[in-house]
Amino acid sequence: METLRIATIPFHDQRPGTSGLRKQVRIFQQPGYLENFVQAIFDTQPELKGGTLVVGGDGRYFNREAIQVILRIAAANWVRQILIGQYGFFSTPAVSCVIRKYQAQGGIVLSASHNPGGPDGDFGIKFNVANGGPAPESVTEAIFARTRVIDHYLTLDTPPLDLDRLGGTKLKDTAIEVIDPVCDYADLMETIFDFDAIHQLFNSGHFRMRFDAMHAITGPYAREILENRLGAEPGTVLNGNPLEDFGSGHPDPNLVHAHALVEMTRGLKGLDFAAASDGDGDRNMILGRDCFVTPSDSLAILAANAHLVPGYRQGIRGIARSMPTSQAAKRVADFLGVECYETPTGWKFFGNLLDAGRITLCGEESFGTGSDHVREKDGLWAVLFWLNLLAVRQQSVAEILSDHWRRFGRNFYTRHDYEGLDLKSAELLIDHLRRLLPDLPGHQLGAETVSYADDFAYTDPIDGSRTERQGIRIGFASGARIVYRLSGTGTSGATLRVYLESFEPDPDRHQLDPQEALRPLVLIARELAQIETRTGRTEPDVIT
Ligand code: VG1
Ligand code: CO
Repeated sequence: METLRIATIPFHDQRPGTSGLRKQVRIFQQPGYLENFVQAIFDTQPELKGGTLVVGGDGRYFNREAIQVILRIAAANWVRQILIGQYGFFSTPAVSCVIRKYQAQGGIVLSASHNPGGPDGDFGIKFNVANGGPAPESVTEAIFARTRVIDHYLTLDTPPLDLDRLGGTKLKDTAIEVIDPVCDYADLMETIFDFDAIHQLFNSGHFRMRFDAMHAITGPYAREILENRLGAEPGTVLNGNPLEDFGSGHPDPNLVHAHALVEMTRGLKGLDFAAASDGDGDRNMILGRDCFVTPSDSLAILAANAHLVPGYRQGIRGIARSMPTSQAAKRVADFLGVECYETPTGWKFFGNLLDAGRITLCGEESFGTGSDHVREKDGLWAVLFWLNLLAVRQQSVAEILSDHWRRFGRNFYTRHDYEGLDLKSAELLIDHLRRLLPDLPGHQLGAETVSYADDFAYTDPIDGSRTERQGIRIGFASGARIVYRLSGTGTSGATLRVYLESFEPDPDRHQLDPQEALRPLVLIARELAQIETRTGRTEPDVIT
């Protein structure tokens, strides 16, 4: 079988963002676009030659075609073995699990996560390194630099491989193994959580739950784990068949896009527990009856209760939260006497801390929670963690939540997203804020006094690498915060994210609606950034 050397010209827009290279499907369909990026991975990651690579995606439109392209290029670049999920499926945390279990040199995940799919939707490609986690910036920058000068890629002239049948075959000298994408991951979950306790909870006759897979990748995982292994009633998993366009939905598990599920938790007959995950299975939303657990609180609660779960019985070593995530986890870390690190947005910044054993749990306000069991955030893991807590504590989600606030105080939290903004105006808005920073400390804004104001920068405590301009932080003497940053996962225009947080020690005020509690801060944030005059928007598009 002859290796073909195909001449190509560079595309200049292949810099990975917060989580991989994410573009509209039609951009990826341009001849050479995917090929260049994939060849750039092999050109810059020599350990893949003669190594093992894991490949799979969230099943969205273009997943299968992309996998065939990747298999040929990988074989032409002398990869020794490729583990690929049946049907081309793998959730992001499952890729991380499989890389680690089989000691692969890396993995390629095909997904645009929570972005909509289909011919007019988005597609994405992400390279994960040997620890199972997203490539750090040094690697993504090297790949990007390579894409700017690339002039050829290597491939084979072979028909598509059958991805639907389990088993092994050869492509040139490369061993191709089509494996069950679910079982290794499900086995790992069994080693962490008390499956017997959860099984009993499901069969106690007084517990009703639903999991919404949003027609994305977690359907097969949730069916196997919740229904087959844990004995939840059939039908517990909703929208469990992965569809190429996610049933025309938006696979983002939040109060807006998972609205139907939220409705099922309302009122006296509402579900006891409900959860949802995103396109590639790394996000989670946790709901109880008439109750929503904000992801920042979820991280803090998992940390405070980790000792109740078999996998973390010995206690946790530390916590990390992305900068915009609320400071609730910090309060728990202080109580436990462990470190709480503050990192830039994106899971790649947790990898070094996890590898070095500095942290056990980490999370982001954007519905991402995880631990040192893999190197990605993990949607179903978070759901199982909550189920394990509910089984052990024999309390409702709402009770666990108010209990936590009584112990630690409540960090009211909300994120306001302004989507589809003109890129230039959004950048000017951030520039405007940057210029205000030096004069803000000591200043009075509404009833709040600014105690610090900066553009967040991070020095990795393990390898000393420096990451700058990660978001505008304004901290107040009361403990309240406003954070502004532009999204790095969008594929058109700009999205401005405004993160708002205030601290409330008084239990009598803990049941307030966060939008009400944070109203004064919202007004300060809008005025300071001149959101209306600069973007023409009076209200955000999405509030979470
Ligand atoms: C968003 C979230 C961030 C998350 C990233 C990837 O990034 O804010 O916390 O890590 O998505 O999540 P941004 O740059 O748009 O704010 V996923 O589920 O797409 O892998
Ligand atoms: Co995701």
